Amino acid sequence: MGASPINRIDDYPQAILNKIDSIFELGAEHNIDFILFGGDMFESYNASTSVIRRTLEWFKGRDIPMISILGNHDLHGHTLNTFHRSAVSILDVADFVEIIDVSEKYGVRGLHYYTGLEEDMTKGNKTPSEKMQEVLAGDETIWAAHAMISTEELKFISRNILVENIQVAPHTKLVLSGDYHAGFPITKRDDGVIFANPGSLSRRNVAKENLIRDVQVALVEYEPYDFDGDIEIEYIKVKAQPAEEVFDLAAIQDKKDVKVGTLSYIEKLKNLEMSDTIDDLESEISKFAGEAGLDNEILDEILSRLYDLQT
Ligand SMILES: [Mn+2]
Repeated sequence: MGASPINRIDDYPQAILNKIDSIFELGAEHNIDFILFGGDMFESYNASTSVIRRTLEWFKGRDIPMISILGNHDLHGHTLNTFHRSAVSILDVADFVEIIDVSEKYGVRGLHYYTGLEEDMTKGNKTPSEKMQEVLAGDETIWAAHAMISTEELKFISRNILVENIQVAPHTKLVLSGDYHAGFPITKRDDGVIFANPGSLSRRNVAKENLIRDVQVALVEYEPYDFDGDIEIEYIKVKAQPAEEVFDLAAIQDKKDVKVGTLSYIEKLKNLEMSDTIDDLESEISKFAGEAGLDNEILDEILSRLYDLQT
């Protein structure tokens, strides 16, 4: 959350508040015990005081406990030991949201973002880190991971991993992931482990997926540490305005006309070797754009799309 993104014509912070209201209403309706956030609650670890204040106002007096994991946007330099400097840590210390490593009460393991998390979650790649070995030795029923997990390959995102390649602990029944804004359908593997990501609550840009997808949450019913019982999960739509009411689609059409001129440039881009990190990719593209004489506004648009894809 934070400033209104380009192309949004509604009151973006108000739209988020409406969604939060709607989630708590759904929570009460379904008599839930707690709410789990998938990380990246704020756009930046360094969110402004006014944004933090507003969030505290929104959460104040809510009677459903909230727990969360940490996303890449929550951490300065993607480093966990900078947590105390992050905006979300204020919510944690004030007991508005509890950041969890393990919640014994709910049987949930939190896998906060760190560089290399996805590789660490992958089967048979290499010996998992010490931290991951500890996670794999745990017996929590649910994993909540801020990791770039998907069911289909995301070819521009180097840290993307597929559901089928993820190693879980013997008693893990469900892996919930954040990070990939588009989300993916509830997916049960042959070994019975379920993977789900309902998608982000915010729609910051006009990527195609944001024009068609539902804003939704996952409702999960289970017994913590019940190794033999079933776990049930479904996605439930959150009340949200339709895309045509939150995005300036006419302005987007104007932009599209301009973008036709960039198609040949994009063709060239396809031949670029994709680098390991988004920073390298950005500098490669910027360099390339300079050589191709690309308009700065279009370059910014491309970079912001990449950024949104990545996070
Ligand atoms: Mn993220």
